[in-house]
Amino acid sequence: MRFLHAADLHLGLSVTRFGVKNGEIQEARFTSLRKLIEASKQHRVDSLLIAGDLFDDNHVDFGTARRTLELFESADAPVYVIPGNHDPWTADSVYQRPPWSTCADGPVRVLHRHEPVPIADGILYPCPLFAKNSLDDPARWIPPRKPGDTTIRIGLAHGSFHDRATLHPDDHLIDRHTVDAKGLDYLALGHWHRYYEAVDQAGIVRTVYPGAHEPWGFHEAPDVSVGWSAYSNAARELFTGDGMGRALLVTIDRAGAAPTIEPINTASLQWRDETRTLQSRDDLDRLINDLDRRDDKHNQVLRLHLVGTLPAEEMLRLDTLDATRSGHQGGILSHYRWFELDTSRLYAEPTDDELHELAGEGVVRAVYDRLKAEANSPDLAVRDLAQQSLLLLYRFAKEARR
Ligand SMILES: [Mn+2]
Repeated sequence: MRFLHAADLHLGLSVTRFGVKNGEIQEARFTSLRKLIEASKQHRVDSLLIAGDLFDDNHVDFGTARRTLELFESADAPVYVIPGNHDPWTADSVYQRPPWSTCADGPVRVLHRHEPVPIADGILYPCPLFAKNSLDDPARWIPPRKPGDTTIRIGLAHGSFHDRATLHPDDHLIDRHTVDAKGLDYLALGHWHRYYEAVDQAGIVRTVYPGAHEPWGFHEAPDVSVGWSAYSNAARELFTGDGMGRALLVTIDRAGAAPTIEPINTASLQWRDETRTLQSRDDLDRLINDLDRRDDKHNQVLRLHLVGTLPAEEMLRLDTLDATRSGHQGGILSHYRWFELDTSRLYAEPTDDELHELAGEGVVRAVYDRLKAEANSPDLAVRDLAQQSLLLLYRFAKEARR
């Protein structure tokens, strides 16, 4: 048996932070879905398992719902979807309206009952969600394996794997012994936005979250809002993603055999939040070179923070990165999908007059006079340190005045 396991696609996710680029960034989730379906064809899987939160909300528009269904229908294998906490099986569920309400007998099926489904040479136990929050264990209904049963048994569920105390009790907690208690060969989970795996009693990985199929904001700076928040109030790091976008290619030879789990990269965009320190013309040269030479700029979402000091005339060369700084168009960063250039902590190297004026009187002035003297020292090491310290002093004095 070979299947593709994906979860938390959150199609229809509304993106609000990126101005005219919102639509393009939103579209990336569909680009990645196409990659996922291509991968399923290339690897000739028996089925695609979508472990919940296919849609970000039950109120996604008809166009989003139809595009998604049509893409899945273009796969060469049956697709099994369970409703998650973002798209639960409720009266107003996206799956109870056209076009999804009319696909019950087709190759794309929404599994909304506690009923085993035969797939390839095994049995699938779907664990749909019926509400945003619930105290129930979604996988509890799965019957234990009967003695002598040699069917490959797969669980498909959405919720939080109950392996830590920080989870909230209404976050669809799934017993961490499910695989052993139910005799499952593999438990395909969704809900957490980063890859996560757990072993069974024998030390074999059988419980896995693939994470989202498309990365989720600036994983290095999770506090920067991208216009989305989890319904779940559980441990937040589980929902910030790890910068990757994955589906899992899972192969199981027979009941009891260890599953082979291969991550498939389905990501379209790369999100980066980077800080670079500039102290010299060379540093700036290196930065410009690096940003110019990166591959696949069009798929990078970049927040770039520049910190440090540069000779005043070098500051003008930042226009090479972003020409809008001087009222023009273009620049290297304009080739990126989206960028933000933060220079609020980058200062032009001060002239003697500026330093003198900022130092004012008192303690700062005393430090300034001492550093000025040392900056003329014949000892190179002392001189270097004094010059660096003067720039720091300048930065602190300037920041203190804001
Ligand atoms: Mn979820």
